[in-house]
Amino acid sequence: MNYYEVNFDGLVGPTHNYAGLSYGNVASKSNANKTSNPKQAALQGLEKMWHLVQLGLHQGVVAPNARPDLITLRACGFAGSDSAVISKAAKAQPQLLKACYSASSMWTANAATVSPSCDSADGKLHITPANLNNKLHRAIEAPQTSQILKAMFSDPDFFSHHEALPQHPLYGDEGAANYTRLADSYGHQGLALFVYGEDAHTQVKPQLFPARQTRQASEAVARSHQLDPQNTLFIQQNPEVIDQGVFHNDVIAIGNENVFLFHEQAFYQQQGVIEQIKAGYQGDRPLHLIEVKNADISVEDAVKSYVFNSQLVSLPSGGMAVIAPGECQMVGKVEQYLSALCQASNPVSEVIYMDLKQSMQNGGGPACLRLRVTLSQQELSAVNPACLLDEGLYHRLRDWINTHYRDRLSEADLADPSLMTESQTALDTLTTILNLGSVYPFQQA
Ligand code: SUG
Repeated sequence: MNYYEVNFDGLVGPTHNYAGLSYGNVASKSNANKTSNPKQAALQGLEKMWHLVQLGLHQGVVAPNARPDLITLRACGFAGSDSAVISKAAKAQPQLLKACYSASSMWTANAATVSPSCDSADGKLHITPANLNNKLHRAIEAPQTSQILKAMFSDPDFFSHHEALPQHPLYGDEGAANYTRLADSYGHQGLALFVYGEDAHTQVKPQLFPARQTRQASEAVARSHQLDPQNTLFIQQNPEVIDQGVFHNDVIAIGNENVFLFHEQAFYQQQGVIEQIKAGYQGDRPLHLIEVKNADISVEDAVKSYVFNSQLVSLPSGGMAVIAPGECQMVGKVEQYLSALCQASNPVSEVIYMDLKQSMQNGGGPACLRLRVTLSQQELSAVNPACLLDEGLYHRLRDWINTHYRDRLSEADLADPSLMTESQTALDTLTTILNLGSVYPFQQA
């Protein structure tokens, strides 16, 4: 049977803004309070999705969370009409209002961890929404994200949905940004790599910035997904690079099928990690472990260019393409490295640069914007077809963005209740386009 990797990209929501909410994420902090352009952000993301369709790949779309999150604002004691809740929060707790207006659900690499059916004991595809408990604006995502994923992957014969892990620091879970699998090809049993920043039972941890993923969370997800311990590795991120702004593993490593590209400082006790990966990989095709030296790309340049946050995709015509952020072209050594990579003897054959500046300014590159889901042909047929991108949907979404989105948004705009109504109107229309039913709290009120 054919298997495919389908990228499900988060559609950037109408309230995309720069609120500086992510301590440890250099771009988020340095662009705090800039004026954003939600329309451009959503169009840039959509163009990336459309480009992958044109490469002959299957591509899915994930609807954004509804913002503002009125449930959280009300839980924090703001009462009255929806407009009154906004106005009161804007005066008394502007930081909370910003968190409740964040469009951060766009980074669907953090939406969930998804294990394909060929890796799990019960032969089902398993989905655990990430609790994202390290940051308030992200910790509020899981309930809506879970509803949306259930409306996309609804058939219980194929898809098994789990609850997010407990909202406790011991179980900090940031989803697929810290998970990759190496396999001969998509439909074969893979070696699951879970990368964590901190283990509650050791003292190895970053000194400055938080480790967002714990080993305990990764182990819990692997257990729920019924993964074979023989084919599962738990690897610690190098705490020193977390302190340099590598807040997720997908900022320092990428894997696809039999290729794993990673920085020489990505992991704690890296040589041992490499040996474990070599021993664990079961494929017949050779495994390409490509370790990028600091002399070729420094950690600083990796964080600046987000080169490791590229997508590495297998092309239907053979070979693999690196879908890289345009920022890589502004760092000479990175651009040179990527072109040399395509000439070297490995499956990588081309680099495609995409302009995702609006998302990049919040620390979200091409790989952050997508959730990878490996599906058999039969499972793909069971996915909500309205969420799979084709030319018709591409045009409908483009018109929808152009109709409903603002082209500038600053902090002061969050206090304006009309932003809430505009956003709800847009998302109400979107649920019809993507055939999601009533997934949003405001639709159920
Ligand atoms: O969680 N930025 C996100 C970026 C997520 C990137 N995802 C992956 N690497 N997979 C984060 O730090 C910034 C929001 C703001 O500051 O307005 C933000 O949440």
